Amino acid sequence: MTTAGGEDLEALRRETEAALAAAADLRAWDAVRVATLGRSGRLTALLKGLGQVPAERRKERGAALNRLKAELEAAIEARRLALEQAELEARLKAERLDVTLPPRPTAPGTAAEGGIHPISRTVEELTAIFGAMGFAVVEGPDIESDWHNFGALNIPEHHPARQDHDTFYLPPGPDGRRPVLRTHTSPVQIRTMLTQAPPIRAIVPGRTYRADHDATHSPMFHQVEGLVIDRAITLGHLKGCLIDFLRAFFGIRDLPVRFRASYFPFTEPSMEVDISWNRRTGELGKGEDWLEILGSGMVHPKVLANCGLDPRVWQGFAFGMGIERIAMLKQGMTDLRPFFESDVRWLRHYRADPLSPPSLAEGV
Ligand code: 2NL
Repeated sequence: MTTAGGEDLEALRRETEAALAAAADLRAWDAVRVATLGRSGRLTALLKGLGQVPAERRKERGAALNRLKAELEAAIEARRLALEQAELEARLKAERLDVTLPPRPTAPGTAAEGGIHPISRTVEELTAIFGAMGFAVVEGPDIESDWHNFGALNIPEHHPARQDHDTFYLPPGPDGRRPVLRTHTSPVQIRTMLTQAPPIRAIVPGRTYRADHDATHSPMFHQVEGLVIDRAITLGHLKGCLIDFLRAFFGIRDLPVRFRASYFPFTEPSMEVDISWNRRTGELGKGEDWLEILGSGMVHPKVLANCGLDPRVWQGFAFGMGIERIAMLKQGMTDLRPFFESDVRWLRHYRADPLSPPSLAEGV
């Protein structure tokens, strides 16, 4: 029954507001919305009935209905916002994560996920150790000019490394010179000295290329070289740095290390670095035998001068090693070729857990 006084409208407002207040979740809220504003809703029915209202009362009645409609729509929307906010807060409370928890360890052989390739893992370990000593990681191009790869490094024109059967050359460029696939990562240190003012502490891990292929040589392999340039750098710094590195990398606190005079065109003096091992058992750190592990030396004055550094002011040391070689020694591998054959059985065996990156705190 409709009246001009609108008691029925007042009742609808009160009842709808009470129902909204009682709606405890969005489902109950939606039921109130449909029962009020839906196709067969109470307010919709009243609006439909406007036609039957006598003409003299219709205008007043219509205005009252429209006011009520706007009020109820606002009340319904406000309740929706309040319920959504409450639901979000409840979810945030229930779903709280402790992001500081350590990851769950995965049992060997059970994880279906991927792993870190031993080359990448070794680079991560080198980076952790040298990073702790203040070295930055530097990268550069794989395709190099003859000058950056050989000339700047004091490698003479007739040197065997420059022969066609040792190095991959590309067709000559517009200047008539043949670019090379870098045979070591040294050209990156050359570029670093040319563009960065000392002091420099850099390690350069990366791919290198030589025309060689057998059980211990791959035409593409990886090297890491290191470079330190500063005032008054001595052989003592070189020795301390490399002894610390080798002991951390192989995880042997008192690993015996031997420095043996050698020759490289880009260092003077030059030294080969050996670690102790047992030839019969292959065990590192104890035994009568020495194993060559890396090359090093004081940066040759000519190389410093080639990079615009005055050798009377700046000195430094440099070193280089094969990443596959040190990875093989650490893991007891005997063959280099599987590194690049993508045999999933080998990869699964030697992969590292991506959730356990190397950390110096636990000893690499
Ligand atoms: C080895 C020996 C070495 C270097 C690399 C180097 C780089 C510059 C200047 C001077 Cl820019 N030296 N690098 C020095 C000594 C040895 O590598 O047996 N690598 C596998």
